[in-house]
Amino acid sequence: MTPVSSIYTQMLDVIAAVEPRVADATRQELTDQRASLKLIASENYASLPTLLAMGTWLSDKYAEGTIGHRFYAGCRNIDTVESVAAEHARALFGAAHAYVQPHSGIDANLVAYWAILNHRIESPTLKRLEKATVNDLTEADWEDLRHEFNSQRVMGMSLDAGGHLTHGFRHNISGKMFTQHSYGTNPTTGLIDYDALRATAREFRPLIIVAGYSAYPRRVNFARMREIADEVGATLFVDMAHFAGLVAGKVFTGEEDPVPYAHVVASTTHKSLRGPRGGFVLATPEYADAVDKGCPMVLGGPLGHVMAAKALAFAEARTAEFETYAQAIATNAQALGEGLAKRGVRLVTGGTDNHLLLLDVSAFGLTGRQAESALLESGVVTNRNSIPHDPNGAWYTSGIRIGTPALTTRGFTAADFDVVADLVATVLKAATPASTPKGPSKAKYVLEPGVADRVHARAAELLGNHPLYPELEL
Ligand code: DSN
Repeated sequence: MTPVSSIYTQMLDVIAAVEPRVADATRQELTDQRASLKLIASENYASLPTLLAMGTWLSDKYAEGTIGHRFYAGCRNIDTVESVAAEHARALFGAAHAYVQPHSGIDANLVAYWAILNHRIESPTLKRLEKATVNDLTEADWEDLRHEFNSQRVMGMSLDAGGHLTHGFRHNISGKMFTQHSYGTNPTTGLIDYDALRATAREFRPLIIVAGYSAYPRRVNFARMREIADEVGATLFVDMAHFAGLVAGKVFTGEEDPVPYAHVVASTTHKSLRGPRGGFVLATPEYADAVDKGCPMVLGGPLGHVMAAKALAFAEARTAEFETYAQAIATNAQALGEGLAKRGVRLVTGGTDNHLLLLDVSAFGLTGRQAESALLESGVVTNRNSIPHDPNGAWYTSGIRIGTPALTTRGFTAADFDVVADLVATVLKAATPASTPKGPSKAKYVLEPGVADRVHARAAELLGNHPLYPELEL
Protein backbone atom coordinates (compact mmCIF):
# COMPACT_ATOMS: atom_id res chain seq x y z
CA MET A 1 0.00 0.00 0.00
CA THR A 2 1.30 3.49 -0.88
CA PRO A 3 2.05 5.72 2.16
CA VAL A 4 -0.79 8.08 1.26
CA SER A 5 -3.22 5.15 0.93
CA SER A 6 -2.28 4.01 4.37
CA ILE A 7 -2.85 7.55 5.75
CA TYR A 8 -6.37 7.61 4.32
CA THR A 9 -7.20 4.03 5.30
CA GLN A 10 -6.21 4.72 8.87
CA MET A 11 -8.01 8.04 8.86
CA LEU A 12 -11.24 6.37 7.73
CA ASP A 13 -10.85 3.72 10.43
CA VAL A 14 -10.44 6.42 13.07
CA ILE A 15 -13.57 8.17 11.80
CA ALA A 16 -15.51 4.90 11.58
CA ALA A 17 -14.80 4.19 15.22
CA VAL A 18 -16.89 7.26 16.13
CA GLU A 19 -19.54 7.25 13.38
CA PRO A 20 -19.27 4.59 10.68
CA ARG A 21 -21.91 6.23 8.49
CA VAL A 22 -19.64 9.25 8.00
CA ALA A 23 -16.67 7.04 7.09
CA ASP A 24 -18.86 5.05 4.69
CA ALA A 25 -20.23 8.18 2.99
CA THR A 26 -16.70 9.58 2.64
CA ARG A 27 -15.48 6.37 1.05
CA GLN A 28 -18.58 6.16 -1.16
CA GLU A 29 -18.05 9.74 -2.39
CA LEU A 30 -14.65 8.71 -3.74
CA THR A 31 -16.20 5.68 -5.46
CA ASP A 32 -18.98 7.85 -6.96
CA GLN A 33 -16.59 10.56 -8.15
CA ARG A 34 -14.33 7.96 -9.72
CA ALA A 35 -17.26 6.42 -11.58
CA SER A 36 -18.88 9.52 -13.06
CA LEU A 37 -18.11 11.86 -15.91
CA LYS A 38 -17.97 15.08 -13.91
CA LEU A 39 -18.81 17.94 -16.27
CA ILE A 40 -19.95 20.46 -13.65
CA ALA A 41 -18.10 23.58 -14.74
CA SER A 42 -17.48 24.78 -11.18
CA GLU A 43 -16.07 21.56 -9.72
CA ASN A 44 -12.62 20.01 -9.71
CA TYR A 45 -10.40 17.57 -7.79
CA ALA A 46 -7.93 19.14 -5.34
CA SER A 47 -4.50 17.56 -4.87
CA LEU A 48 -3.99 15.13 -2.00
CA PRO A 49 -1.58 17.50 -0.15
CA THR A 50 -4.29 20.18 -0.34
CA LEU A 51 -6.91 17.78 1.00
CA LEU A 52 -4.60 16.55 3.73
CA ALA A 53 -3.83 20.09 4.88
CA MET A 54 -7.49 20.53 5.84
CA GLY A 55 -7.58 17.69 8.35
CA THR A 56 -5.60 19.27 11.19
CA TRP A 57 -5.81 21.06 14.51
CA LEU A 58 -5.41 24.43 12.80
CA SER A 59 -9.21 24.11 12.77
CA ASP A 60 -9.26 24.44 16.55
CA LYS A 61 -8.06 28.03 16.75
CA TYR A 62 -10.09 31.23 16.78
CA ALA A 63 -8.29 34.05 14.95
CA GLU A 64 -10.75 36.83 14.17
CA GLY A 65 -9.02 39.91 12.82
CA THR A 66 -6.09 40.01 10.43
CA ILE A 67 -2.46 38.93 10.40
CA GLY A 68 -0.72 40.35 13.51
CA HIS A 69 -3.93 42.07 14.65
CA ARG A 70 -6.25 39.46 16.16
CA PHE A 71 -9.07 39.56 18.66
CA TYR A 72 -7.68 36.39 20.31
CA ALA A 73 -4.34 35.52 21.87
CA GLY A 74 -2.04 32.76 20.65
CA CYS A 75 -2.47 33.19 16.89
CA ARG A 76 1.17 33.04 15.77
CA ASN A 77 0.78 29.86 13.72
CA ILE A 78 -2.43 31.04 12.06
CA ASP A 79 -0.54 34.29 11.28
CA THR A 80 2.15 32.22 9.57
CA VAL A 81 -0.30 30.13 7.57
CA GLU A 82 -2.38 33.13 6.51
CA SER A 83 0.75 35.13 5.56
CA VAL A 84 2.11 32.28 3.44
CA ALA A 85 -1.23 31.84 1.65
CA ALA A 86 -1.52 35.59 1.01
CA GLU A 87 2.10 35.77 -0.20
CA HIS A 88 1.48 32.99 -2.75
CA ALA A 89 -1.80 34.56 -3.86
CA ARG A 90 -0.14 37.95 -4.44
CA ALA A 91 2.70 36.39 -6.40
CA LEU A 92 0.40 34.12 -8.40
CA PHE A 93 -1.89 36.91 -9.56
CA GLY A 94 0.51 39.86 -9.44
CA ALA A 95 -1.79 41.58 -6.95
CA ALA A 96 -0.86 44.32 -4.50
CA HIS A 97 -2.97 42.80 -1.73
CA ALA A 98 -4.55 39.42 -1.00
CA TYR A 99 -7.06 38.49 1.70
CA VAL A 100 -7.42 34.73 2.02
CA GLN A 101 -10.01 34.35 4.78
CA PRO A 102 -13.35 34.13 2.91
CA HIS A 103 -15.02 30.76 3.39
CA SER A 104 -16.71 30.71 -0.02
CA GLY A 105 -17.28 32.71 -3.17
CA ILE A 106 -20.36 34.41 -1.78
CA ASP A 107 -18.42 35.40 1.33
CA ALA A 108 -15.61 36.77 -0.82
CA ASN A 109 -18.12 38.85 -2.80
CA LEU A 110 -19.68 40.18 0.40
CA VAL A 111 -16.24 41.20 1.68
CA ALA A 112 -15.67 42.98 -1.63
CA TYR A 113 -18.99 44.84 -1.48
CA TRP A 114 -18.52 45.94 2.11
CA ALA A 115 -14.94 47.01 1.44
CA ILE A 116 -16.05 49.12 -1.51
CA LEU A 117 -18.87 50.70 0.51
CA ASN A 118 -16.44 51.36 3.34
CA HIS A 119 -13.91 52.96 1.07
CA ARG A 120 -16.24 54.88 -1.21
CA ILE A 121 -19.12 56.13 0.87
CA GLU A 122 -18.65 59.58 2.25
CA SER A 123 -21.35 59.34 4.86
CA PRO A 124 -22.28 62.83 6.03
CA THR A 125 -24.15 61.34 8.94
CA LEU A 126 -21.16 59.32 10.04
CA LYS A 127 -18.93 62.36 9.67
CA ARG A 128 -21.30 64.50 11.68
CA LEU A 129 -21.41 61.82 14.32
CA GLU A 130 -17.72 61.00 14.12
CA LYS A 131 -17.13 61.22 17.82
CA ALA A 132 -20.47 59.70 18.80
CA THR A 133 -20.94 56.10 19.79
CA VAL A 134 -23.65 53.87 18.42
CA ASN A 135 -25.70 54.54 21.56
CA ASP A 136 -25.78 58.27 20.78
CA LEU A 137 -27.56 57.79 17.44
CA THR A 138 -31.17 58.87 17.26
CA GLU A 139 -33.81 57.15 15.14
CA ALA A 140 -33.44 59.96 12.58
CA ASP A 141 -29.66 59.38 12.41
CA TRP A 142 -30.25 55.70 11.78
CA GLU A 143 -32.70 56.51 9.02
CA ASP A 144 -30.11 58.79 7.34
CA LEU A 145 -27.46 56.08 7.64
CA ARG A 146 -29.76 53.46 6.13
CA HIS A 147 -30.39 55.73 3.22
CA GLU A 148 -26.73 56.61 2.67
CA PHE A 149 -25.59 52.99 2.62
CA ASN A 150 -28.59 51.24 1.10
CA SER A 151 -29.38 53.50 -1.81
CA GLN A 152 -26.11 52.71 -3.57
CA ARG A 153 -26.21 51.40 -7.11
CA VAL A 154 -24.69 48.26 -8.55
CA MET A 155 -24.58 47.07 -12.12
CA GLY A 156 -23.79 43.40 -12.72
CA MET A 157 -24.48 40.81 -15.38
CA SER A 158 -28.01 39.41 -15.24
CA LEU A 159 -28.48 35.86 -14.06
CA ASP A 160 -29.88 34.59 -17.34
CA ALA A 161 -27.03 36.16 -19.32
CA GLY A 162 -24.56 34.22 -17.16
CA GLY A 163 -24.05 36.44 -14.11
CA HIS A 164 -24.09 35.12 -10.55
CA LEU A 165 -26.77 35.49 -7.87
CA THR A 166 -24.46 37.79 -5.93
CA HIS A 167 -24.16 40.23 -8.82
CA GLY A 168 -27.41 41.96 -7.82
CA PHE A 169 -30.05 39.25 -8.30
CA ARG A 170 -33.28 40.23 -6.54
CA HIS A 171 -33.42 37.09 -4.39
CA ASN A 172 -29.86 37.57 -3.12
CA ILE A 173 -28.65 39.99 -0.43
CA SER A 174 -26.81 41.91 -3.17
CA GLY A 175 -30.14 42.63 -4.86
CA LYS A 176 -31.69 43.67 -1.56
CA MET A 177 -28.94 45.93 -0.23
CA PHE A 178 -28.28 47.73 -3.50
CA THR A 179 -30.41 49.40 -6.10
CA GLN A 180 -29.39 47.28 -9.03
CA HIS A 181 -29.58 47.41 -12.77
CA SER A 182 -28.25 44.44 -14.66
CA TYR A 183 -26.64 44.27 -18.06
CA GLY A 184 -27.32 41.41 -20.44
CA THR A 185 -25.85 40.15 -23.67
CA ASN A 186 -26.58 40.96 -27.30
CA PRO A 187 -29.73 39.00 -28.28
CA THR A 188 -28.23 37.91 -31.60
CA THR A 189 -24.64 37.07 -30.68
CA GLY A 190 -25.09 36.26 -26.99
CA LEU A 191 -21.94 38.33 -26.31
CA ILE A 192 -21.46 41.24 -23.92
CA ASP A 193 -22.24 44.44 -25.81
CA TYR A 194 -19.76 46.93 -24.32
CA ASP A 195 -21.33 49.95 -26.07
CA ALA A 196 -24.76 49.11 -24.66
CA LEU A 197 -23.20 48.48 -21.25
CA ARG A 198 -21.49 51.87 -21.39
CA ALA A 199 -24.73 53.62 -22.34
CA THR A 200 -26.55 51.98 -19.41
CA ALA A 201 -23.72 52.86 -17.01
CA ARG A 202 -23.78 56.51 -18.15
CA GLU A 203 -27.47 56.66 -17.42
CA PHE A 204 -27.57 54.56 -14.22
CA ARG A 205 -24.33 55.92 -12.68
CA PRO A 206 -23.53 52.88 -10.49
CA LEU A 207 -21.15 53.01 -7.55
CA ILE A 208 -19.96 49.51 -8.50
CA ILE A 209 -19.72 47.72 -11.82
CA VAL A 210 -19.45 43.96 -11.40
CA ALA A 211 -17.73 41.97 -14.14
CA GLY A 212 -17.41 38.21 -14.17
CA TYR A 213 -19.83 35.33 -14.60
CA SER A 214 -20.73 31.78 -13.78
CA ALA A 215 -22.36 30.73 -17.04
CA TYR A 216 -20.97 32.94 -19.82
CA PRO A 217 -18.86 30.87 -22.20
CA ARG A 218 -16.66 33.71 -23.44
CA ARG A 219 -13.81 35.93 -22.33
CA VAL A 220 -14.29 39.45 -20.98
CA ASN A 221 -12.28 42.53 -21.92
CA PHE A 222 -11.49 43.96 -18.49
CA ALA A 223 -9.63 46.97 -19.92
CA ARG A 224 -12.87 48.00 -21.60
CA MET A 225 -14.83 47.39 -18.38
CA ARG A 226 -12.38 49.59 -16.46
CA GLU A 227 -12.66 52.35 -19.04
CA ILE A 228 -16.45 52.35 -18.60
CA ALA A 229 -16.12 52.25 -14.80
CA ASP A 230 -13.72 55.21 -14.86
CA GLU A 231 -15.99 57.18 -17.15
CA VAL A 232 -18.89 56.96 -14.67
CA GLY A 233 -16.82 57.06 -11.47
CA ALA A 234 -17.62 53.45 -10.55
CA THR A 235 -15.43 50.94 -8.75
CA LEU A 236 -14.69 47.92 -10.95
CA PHE A 237 -15.23 44.72 -9.03
CA VAL A 238 -14.44 41.45 -10.83
CA ASP A 239 -15.75 38.10 -9.64
CA MET A 240 -13.29 35.65 -11.21
CA ALA A 241 -14.45 32.59 -9.26
CA HIS A 242 -15.02 30.53 -12.38
CA PHE A 243 -11.93 31.44 -14.34
CA ALA A 244 -9.31 32.07 -11.62
CA GLY A 245 -7.43 28.98 -12.84
CA LEU A 246 -7.26 30.41 -16.35
CA VAL A 247 -5.86 33.67 -14.97
CA ALA A 248 -3.38 31.84 -12.73
CA GLY A 249 -2.34 29.56 -15.61
CA LYS A 250 -1.83 32.54 -17.95
CA VAL A 251 -4.52 31.54 -20.43
CA PHE A 252 -6.18 34.91 -19.78
CA THR A 253 -3.50 37.56 -20.15
CA GLY A 254 -3.40 41.24 -21.19
CA GLU A 255 -6.87 42.75 -21.29
CA GLU A 256 -8.43 39.39 -20.31
CA ASP A 257 -6.58 39.33 -16.98
CA PRO A 258 -8.79 41.19 -14.49
CA VAL A 259 -6.12 41.87 -11.87
CA PRO A 260 -4.39 44.88 -13.51
CA TYR A 261 -7.73 46.52 -14.29
CA ALA A 262 -10.07 45.86 -11.35
CA HIS A 263 -10.01 47.75 -8.07
CA VAL A 264 -11.17 44.61 -6.27
CA VAL A 265 -11.21 40.98 -7.45
CA ALA A 266 -12.96 38.15 -5.59
CA SER A 267 -12.76 34.46 -6.27
CA THR A 268 -13.26 30.94 -5.05
CA THR A 269 -10.32 28.58 -4.70
CA HIS A 270 -12.02 25.31 -5.66
CA LYS A 271 -13.17 25.74 -9.26
CA SER A 272 -10.69 25.99 -12.15
CA LEU A 273 -8.04 26.98 -9.56
CA ARG A 274 -8.29 23.42 -8.16
CA GLY A 275 -7.79 24.23 -4.49
CA PRO A 276 -9.82 23.62 -1.33
CA ARG A 277 -13.41 24.85 -1.02
CA GLY A 278 -13.04 28.54 -0.13
CA GLY A 279 -12.59 32.10 -1.34
CA PHE A 280 -10.21 35.07 -1.42
CA VAL A 281 -10.10 38.73 -2.39
CA LEU A 282 -7.40 40.71 -4.22
CA ALA A 283 -7.28 44.48 -4.02
CA THR A 284 -5.37 47.57 -5.02
CA PRO A 285 -3.59 49.32 -2.11
CA GLU A 286 -6.40 51.88 -1.66
CA TYR A 287 -8.93 49.12 -0.91
CA ALA A 288 -6.59 46.87 1.12
CA ASP A 289 -7.46 48.13 4.62
CA ALA A 290 -11.17 47.91 3.96
CA VAL A 291 -10.83 44.38 2.56
CA ASP A 292 -8.89 43.30 5.65
CA LYS A 293 -11.89 44.27 7.78
CA GLY A 294 -13.81 41.34 6.22
CA CYS A 295 -13.64 39.45 9.51
CA PRO A 296 -15.48 40.19 11.72
CA MET A 297 -17.38 42.71 9.58
CA VAL A 298 -19.06 40.13 7.36
CA LEU A 299 -17.18 36.89 8.00
CA GLY A 300 -17.00 34.49 10.92
CA GLY A 301 -13.62 33.41 12.31
CA PRO A 302 -11.07 32.38 9.67
CA LEU A 303 -10.59 28.67 9.02
CA GLY A 304 -6.89 28.11 9.69
CA HIS A 305 -6.91 24.59 8.26
CA VAL A 306 -8.50 25.78 5.00
CA MET A 307 -6.08 28.71 4.71
CA ALA A 308 -3.28 26.14 5.01
CA ALA A 309 -4.80 24.23 2.09
CA LYS A 310 -5.20 27.47 0.12
CA ALA A 311 -1.48 28.16 0.62
CA LEU A 312 -0.67 24.77 -0.94
CA ALA A 313 -3.09 25.25 -3.83
CA PHE A 314 -1.71 28.73 -4.62
CA ALA A 315 1.83 27.30 -4.50
CA GLU A 316 0.81 24.47 -6.86
CA ALA A 317 -0.76 26.98 -9.24
CA ARG A 318 2.57 28.84 -9.51
CA THR A 319 4.18 25.92 -11.36
CA ALA A 320 4.72 25.30 -15.06
CA GLU A 321 2.58 22.12 -14.70
CA PHE A 322 -0.37 24.26 -13.70
CA GLU A 323 0.06 26.46 -16.78
CA THR A 324 -0.02 23.35 -18.95
CA TYR A 325 -3.15 22.21 -17.10
CA ALA A 326 -4.90 25.57 -17.55
CA GLN A 327 -4.10 25.61 -21.25
CA ALA A 328 -5.53 22.08 -21.55
CA ILE A 329 -8.78 23.19 -19.85
CA ALA A 330 -9.30 25.72 -22.67
CA THR A 331 -8.18 23.40 -25.48
CA ASN A 332 -10.45 20.66 -24.19
CA ALA A 333 -13.41 23.04 -23.95
CA GLN A 334 -12.88 23.89 -27.62
CA ALA A 335 -12.83 20.19 -28.53
CA LEU A 336 -15.97 19.54 -26.47
CA GLY A 337 -17.74 22.48 -28.13
CA GLU A 338 -16.76 21.41 -31.63
CA GLY A 339 -17.79 17.83 -30.87
CA LEU A 340 -21.21 18.92 -29.65
CA ALA A 341 -21.81 21.40 -32.48
CA LYS A 342 -20.98 18.85 -35.17
CA ARG A 343 -23.51 16.49 -33.56
CA GLY A 344 -26.26 19.09 -33.76
CA VAL A 345 -26.22 20.55 -30.23
CA ARG A 346 -26.86 24.31 -30.14
CA LEU A 347 -24.35 26.19 -28.01
CA VAL A 348 -25.18 29.60 -26.60
CA THR A 349 -22.86 32.12 -28.38
CA GLY A 350 -21.98 29.35 -30.84
CA GLY A 351 -19.06 27.98 -28.82
CA THR A 352 -16.65 28.76 -26.02
CA ASP A 353 -13.32 30.39 -25.42
CA ASN A 354 -13.06 29.67 -21.73
CA HIS A 355 -13.67 26.52 -19.67
CA LEU A 356 -17.45 26.21 -19.96
CA LEU A 357 -20.23 25.65 -22.46
CA LEU A 358 -23.91 26.43 -22.27
CA LEU A 359 -26.10 24.01 -24.22
CA ASP A 360 -29.57 25.02 -25.37
CA VAL A 361 -31.52 21.77 -25.00
CA SER A 362 -34.86 23.23 -26.09
CA ALA A 363 -34.18 22.13 -29.67
CA PHE A 364 -34.46 18.53 -28.37
CA GLY A 365 -37.85 19.38 -26.85
CA LEU A 366 -36.34 19.13 -23.35
CA THR A 367 -36.07 21.39 -20.34
CA GLY A 368 -32.73 21.70 -18.61
CA ARG A 369 -34.15 19.72 -15.71
CA GLN A 370 -35.03 16.77 -17.94
CA ALA A 371 -31.70 16.87 -19.73
CA GLU A 372 -29.80 17.05 -16.41
CA SER A 373 -31.67 13.98 -15.08
CA ALA A 374 -31.31 11.95 -18.29
CA LEU A 375 -27.58 12.67 -18.34
CA LEU A 376 -27.23 11.78 -14.66
CA GLU A 377 -29.01 8.46 -15.25
CA SER A 378 -26.35 7.81 -17.91
CA GLY A 379 -23.47 8.63 -15.55
CA VAL A 380 -22.82 12.17 -16.82
CA VAL A 381 -22.97 14.81 -14.06
CA THR A 382 -23.94 18.31 -15.23
CA ASN A 383 -26.19 21.09 -13.99
CA ARG A 384 -29.18 22.75 -15.55
CA ASN A 385 -28.84 26.47 -16.17
CA SER A 386 -30.91 29.32 -17.59
CA ILE A 387 -30.03 30.52 -21.04
CA PRO A 388 -30.50 34.16 -22.11
CA HIS A 389 -34.24 35.06 -22.23
CA ASP A 390 -35.07 31.58 -20.95
CA PRO A 391 -38.79 30.79 -21.35
CA ASN A 392 -38.53 28.05 -18.70
CA GLY A 393 -37.29 30.23 -15.81
CA ALA A 394 -34.54 29.45 -13.33
CA TRP A 395 -36.01 26.19 -11.96
CA TYR A 396 -36.71 24.13 -15.09
CA THR A 397 -34.46 26.15 -17.44
CA SER A 398 -33.69 25.42 -21.10
CA GLY A 399 -29.96 24.93 -20.70
CA ILE A 400 -27.26 22.62 -19.46
CA ARG A 401 -23.93 24.07 -18.31
CA ILE A 402 -20.84 21.92 -18.66
CA GLY A 403 -17.12 22.51 -18.23
CA THR A 404 -13.76 20.84 -18.58
CA PRO A 405 -11.68 21.64 -15.43
CA ALA A 406 -12.42 18.42 -13.53
CA LEU A 407 -11.95 15.87 -16.29
CA THR A 408 -8.86 17.75 -17.50
CA THR A 409 -7.41 17.18 -14.02
CA ARG A 410 -7.98 13.45 -14.62
CA GLY A 411 -5.92 13.74 -17.81
CA PHE A 412 -8.70 13.74 -20.41
CA THR A 413 -7.42 14.91 -23.81
CA ALA A 414 -9.16 16.70 -26.69
CA ALA A 415 -9.82 13.30 -28.30
CA ASP A 416 -11.44 12.04 -25.08
CA PHE A 417 -13.64 15.13 -25.01
CA ASP A 418 -14.85 14.35 -28.52
CA VAL A 419 -16.10 11.04 -27.13
CA VAL A 420 -17.67 12.89 -24.18
CA ALA A 421 -19.46 15.15 -26.71
CA ASP A 422 -20.78 12.04 -28.44
CA LEU A 423 -22.10 10.63 -25.16
CA VAL A 424 -23.83 13.91 -24.20
CA ALA A 425 -25.38 14.29 -27.67
CA THR A 426 -26.51 10.64 -27.66
CA VAL A 427 -28.40 11.09 -24.39
CA LEU A 428 -29.99 14.39 -25.44
CA LYS A 429 -31.20 12.85 -28.71
CA ALA A 430 -32.56 9.77 -26.95
CA ALA A 431 -34.56 11.65 -24.28
CA THR A 432 -38.12 12.92 -24.64
CA PRO A 433 -40.46 14.60 -22.17
CA ALA A 434 -42.75 12.17 -20.37
CA SER A 435 -46.43 12.75 -20.88
CA THR A 436 -48.75 13.45 -17.99
CA PRO A 437 -52.54 13.82 -17.96
CA LYS A 438 -51.93 17.57 -18.17
CA GLY A 439 -49.60 17.35 -21.18
CA PRO A 440 -45.79 16.99 -21.52
CA SER A 441 -43.95 17.08 -18.19
CA LYS A 442 -41.28 19.71 -17.57
CA ALA A 443 -39.41 17.46 -15.13
CA LYS A 444 -39.94 13.83 -16.11
CA TYR A 445 -38.44 12.28 -19.22
CA VAL A 446 -38.23 9.00 -21.05
CA LEU A 447 -34.92 7.64 -22.29
CA GLU A 448 -34.76 5.13 -25.15
CA PRO A 449 -34.09 1.68 -23.69
CA GLY A 450 -30.45 0.66 -23.46
CA VAL A 451 -29.02 4.17 -23.97
CA ALA A 452 -28.11 4.81 -20.34
CA ASP A 453 -26.32 1.45 -20.11
CA ARG A 454 -24.39 1.99 -23.33
CA VAL A 455 -23.31 5.50 -22.27
CA HIS A 456 -22.31 4.21 -18.85
CA ALA A 457 -20.16 1.53 -20.45
CA ARG A 458 -18.36 3.93 -22.78
CA ALA A 459 -17.87 6.44 -19.95
CA ALA A 460 -16.42 3.69 -17.75
CA GLU A 461 -13.86 2.92 -20.43
CA LEU A 462 -12.76 6.57 -20.61
CA LEU A 463 -12.69 6.93 -16.83
CA GLY A 464 -10.69 3.73 -16.53
CA ASN A 465 -8.02 5.25 -18.76
CA HIS A 466 -7.77 8.29 -16.46
CA PRO A 467 -8.11 7.12 -12.84
CA LEU A 468 -8.94 9.62 -10.14
CA TYR A 469 -6.39 9.80 -7.31
CA PRO A 470 -4.50 6.79 -8.71
CA GLU A 471 -2.09 6.87 -5.76
CA LEU A 472 -5.01 6.04 -3.44
CA GLU A 473 -5.56 2.29 -3.18
CA LEU A 474 -8.99 2.64 -1.65
N1 DSN B 1 -22.13 27.29 -7.37
C1 DSN B 1 -21.25 28.02 -8.23
C2 DSN B 1 -21.36 27.55 -9.64
O1 DSN B 1 -21.70 26.41 -9.83
O2 DSN B 1 -21.09 28.30 -10.55
C3 DSN B 1 -21.45 29.46 -8.13
O3 DSN B 1 -21.86 29.82 -6.85
